[in-house]
Order: sequence, then structure tokens, then C-alpha cells
Amino acid sequence: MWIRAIFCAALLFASPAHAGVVNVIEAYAKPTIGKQKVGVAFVTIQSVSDQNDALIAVESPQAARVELHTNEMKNDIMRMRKLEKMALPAHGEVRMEGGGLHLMLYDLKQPLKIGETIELILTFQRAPRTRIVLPVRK
Ligand SMILES: [Cu+2]
Repeated sequence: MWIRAIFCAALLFASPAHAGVVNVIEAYAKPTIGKQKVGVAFVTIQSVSDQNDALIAVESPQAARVELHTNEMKNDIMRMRKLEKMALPAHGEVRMEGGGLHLMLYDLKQPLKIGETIELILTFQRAPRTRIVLPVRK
């Protein structure tokens, strides 16, 4: 089911002259199980720029490290693979969802519980760095 997430987005830094612009239209993290220190988050980003861009890094004050991942089938086994970047075509989108592109949060300081939030800082090749606050939900 497609539920529009509630989140806040704010620009951290002033845009460079030719920066593209992005809209974060959906963002959430899944709750962690027990004392698990690894979490997963999904963000859908739309480009409103005429130039191709890419998501190249993600950080969180609540996790030691965030990696860009994809899932792929290899010999009938679903495996995660780390990506250097996720392409954001001009006027296109990056869509993260279960079974596909996602963000992995490593060494979480606290477990992620439903109703709480997590902060992410998105770094793009062109667009300004963007801070978002995601709800934790199923
Ligand atoms: Cu992963």
C-alpha cells in the first residue's frame, strides 16, 4: 500500500549556482527487531532538474554508517549489493522499496521503534545536501 510519509526536509547548505533540485516524496525506516543494530530505510526522491544527478552518500547522526544497497538474485539467492551511487535521471526518480534499492543503517545508537523518527542527510552529485526526518513504521 502506498502511504505518503510525513517528514520534514530542509536544506543544510546554500545551493551552488547550477545545483539541481529534488523532492523527497516518500521516506520511512522499518522498526528493528530486538537489539538488532542494523536498520533499513526507503526513500523515494524525484528530480525537478534538467540535469542528471545521483545520490552518492547518506549519513545519519543515529547510525555509525549508512550504505546504499540494492537486492539482486544470484543463483536463486537474493543478495544485497553495496552501490557507489543511485542514479537520479533529470525529471526522473530514485525509488527505494522492499526487494530493490534501499539504505542500510549500521551500528544504530538506539533500536528503531514504531512511532519514532530517524534523521538522514542525503548528498547528491549536483543537488544541495538535504536533511530529512523519517518516521519508523512497518
Ligand atoms: Cu542492504
